[in-house]
Amino acid sequence: MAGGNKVEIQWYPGHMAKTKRELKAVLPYLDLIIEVTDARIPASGRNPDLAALIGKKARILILNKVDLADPLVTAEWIAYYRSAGEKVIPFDARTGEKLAAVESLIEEVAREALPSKAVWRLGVVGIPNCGKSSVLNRLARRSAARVGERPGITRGKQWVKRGNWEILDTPGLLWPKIANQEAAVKLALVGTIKPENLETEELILAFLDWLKQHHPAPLRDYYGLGPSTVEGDPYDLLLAIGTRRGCLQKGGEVNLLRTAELIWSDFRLGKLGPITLERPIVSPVSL
Ligand SMILES: Nc1nc2c(ncn2[C@@H]2O[C@H](COP(=O)(O)OP(=O)(O)O)[C@@H](O)[C@H]2O)c(=O)[nH]1
Ligand SMILES: [Mg+2]
Repeated sequence: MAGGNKVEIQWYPGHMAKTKRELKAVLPYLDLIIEVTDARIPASGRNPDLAALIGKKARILILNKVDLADPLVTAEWIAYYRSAGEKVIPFDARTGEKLAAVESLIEEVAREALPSKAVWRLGVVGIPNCGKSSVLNRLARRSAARVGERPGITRGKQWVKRGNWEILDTPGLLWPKIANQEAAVKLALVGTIKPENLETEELILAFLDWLKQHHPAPLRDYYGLGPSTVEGDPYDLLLAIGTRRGCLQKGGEVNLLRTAELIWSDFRLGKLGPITLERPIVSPVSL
């Protein structure tokens, strides 16, 4: 995905330590962890350190924002994680469709892990902007009052009671694991990392390079580019999209930053169609 372009992104070490401390502090109170990730980055959107932090505690994984992800690739990820023994379920917290399936998975896993309990305490955790608050609001049957576009909007700490569940009101923030340049680009594209930390043009050049190789349809169908442009250099793609969309500055030249911002926003809003940025590595099926 990085496509040879250099993208400088970091998750501040101080922030990471604080996040980890806060999560560690609430873990003893929880019976079941609801890990949320963005279905467009089902691997890069998880932090592998969570397993060590929660130990043997029961956990389910929600692949959220499935409306923005490629349904076939989502199915691949579900199969992949299930075969690894994880309790995983796709979800669209924006519409709340299939909430009942999420609830019955929670119920099943909670009963299996702690059969003698009368009340189970649940906590929602995940990296910034994956939809933790939206999932929490769905589970608690609340309006989406605290849902925000930017990371870090959630404040306060309480329990929300619902049937035989008590849900921690404060989602646990998981720091993203930026393993390499490729992961950094994916995390930034879906909006995990704040835009201030990166050069938008470089990010979008890496995205265009990936799109033309793995998902060229939106370049043709949404941006209306011809085959020779689609196969060309990512920089020329950026210029062509800027020209077609009228992102011009004084003198008639393409405004690269505005064009890149437009493409980024198109992707985040799902205008390019459902796109998943990574696929599971599946060993060939033996016949
Ligand atoms: N399309 C779509 N957007 C979602 C979904 N869940 C959350 N969002 C949006 O993603 C953004 C971040 O959601 P939020 O719940 O605040 O994430 P948090 O930072 O993890 O608590 C908001 O703009 C939500 O409306 C979903 O399933 N589909
Ligand atoms: Mg939140």
